[in-house]
Amino acid sequence: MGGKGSFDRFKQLDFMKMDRRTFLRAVGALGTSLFLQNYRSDIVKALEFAETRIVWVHGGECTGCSESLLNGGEPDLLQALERLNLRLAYHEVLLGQQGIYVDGKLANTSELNSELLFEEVIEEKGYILVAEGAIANGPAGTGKYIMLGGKTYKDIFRRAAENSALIVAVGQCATNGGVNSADSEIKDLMDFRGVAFTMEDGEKGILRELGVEKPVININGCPPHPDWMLLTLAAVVLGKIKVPDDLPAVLDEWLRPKVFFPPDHVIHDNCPRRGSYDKGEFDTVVSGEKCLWKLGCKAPYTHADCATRRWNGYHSFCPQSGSPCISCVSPGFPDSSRPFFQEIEDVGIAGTNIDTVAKVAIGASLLAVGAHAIRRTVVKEGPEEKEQEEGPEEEKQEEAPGKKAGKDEGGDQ
Ligand code: FSX
Repeated sequence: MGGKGSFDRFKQLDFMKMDRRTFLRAVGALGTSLFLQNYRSDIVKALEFAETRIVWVHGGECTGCSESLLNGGEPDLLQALERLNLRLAYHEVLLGQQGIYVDGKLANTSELNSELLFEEVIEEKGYILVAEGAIANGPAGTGKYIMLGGKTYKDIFRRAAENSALIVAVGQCATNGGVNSADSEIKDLMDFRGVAFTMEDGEKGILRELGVEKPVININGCPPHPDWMLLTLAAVVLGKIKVPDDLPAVLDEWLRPKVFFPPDHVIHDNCPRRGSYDKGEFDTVVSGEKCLWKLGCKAPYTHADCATRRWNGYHSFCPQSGSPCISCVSPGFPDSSRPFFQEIEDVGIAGTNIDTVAKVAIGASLLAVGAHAIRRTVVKEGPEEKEQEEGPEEEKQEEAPGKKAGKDEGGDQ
C-alpha cells in the first residue's frame, strides 16, 4: 500500500470514470500525496463549481487529531484544502482571526469572536461537520463539564450537528469516547460520549441522547492517520462516496471506512517483525528488534492499515519503531487494551473472560487465531527455554495468528 507498484496500477485510470470501488482501491493503495498528485487536474475539474465547507468542532481531547492532520507532510493541510476545494470555515485551533476583531467587527473577547463566527458559519446548512473530542453529557445530562464561551459544548455540538449534512468523527474521543470514557471513579459523573458510540455501545452515542439523526463516518485512532481523515473527506467531497446511500457498503459495523480498517486484515499480517513471531523470538524489553507480543502488542487483533501505509511521512509505525501496538483504533480503546505492555494472556483477558469489554476489540480475532496456540509459544532466552520451545515445525506454522487473514484490504466495498 502506498508503494510504487500500487501507484503504477492506478495512474493510468480515468478519474472521472472511476467507480466507487476503484476509487476506494486507489485511495487505499496510494497515500494522500500520490493520490492528489496523480489526479490533481481531474479533481480541480470535478470541483470547479463546488466549494465544500467544513465546520470543525472540539470537545474533550488532547488536540492530537488536528496535530496529526497538520503533520500530514506532502501535501500539507493547506495544499490539501486548496486541491480539494475545501473551505475550513471554522476550526477553533486553526482560526486565523482571534483577538478582538472578526472580519472587522469589534467584539469583547476571543471567546465571543469565536461565537460570532460560529453562529455565522452554521447558519448556512449543508456543511461537513468534523467532530474532534468527546462530548460531555454530565453532570446529570447538563453537559456542563465542557463549557465554551458560557455555553455547553453539548449544546454547541447539537446545533452544529443539526445543520450539517454529514458528521465525520475523528479520533478515538469523538468516535467512541476514548480516554475520556475510560474506567475511572468519575467516569459516570462526567458521562463523556462519542458521536455515535460510547466505547462499544451504540445506544450511548451523543446523537441518540440529543435525538439528532445524521449520517456518521468514524475515523478511529488515537490519533488517526492524516490520510484517513483527508482521503475520507476527499471521497465524500468528490462524490465518490455518496452520502448516505453508499455508507452501508463502505463502512464497517463501527462506521469506519473498510478501506483503512479492513475487516479481513490485521496489522500483524504485514508487520516487519512477523518473521520473529513465526520463529518464536520475542522481545521482553522495549526497543529491541524482535516480535513485541510478550510486551502486549495487539497488532494480531487490530484492523488498520498502519503496517502498509505507515506513519510520519510513510516511514514507520509503532511496532516497527519498537513499541507494541496498543490497538488505539479499536472501538473499546483504551479499556479493551489495558493494561498496556503486558502479554494478553498473562492479564487474563483472552480466553478466560471473553465477555468483558475486550470482547469486540480482541475476542473475535483471538478466537479465530486460537488463544491456545499463543500460550504454547515460548520466549527464546536461554538454552533451557530454547529446549522447551523446540517442537514440530508444522505445529508452529499452524498456530501463527494472522495466517488465515486475507490480504485483500479493500474488503467488500
Ligand atoms: Fe482523542 Fe484527538 Fe487521542 Fe488526542 O484531539 S483521539 S486524546 S491522541 O487526539 O481526540
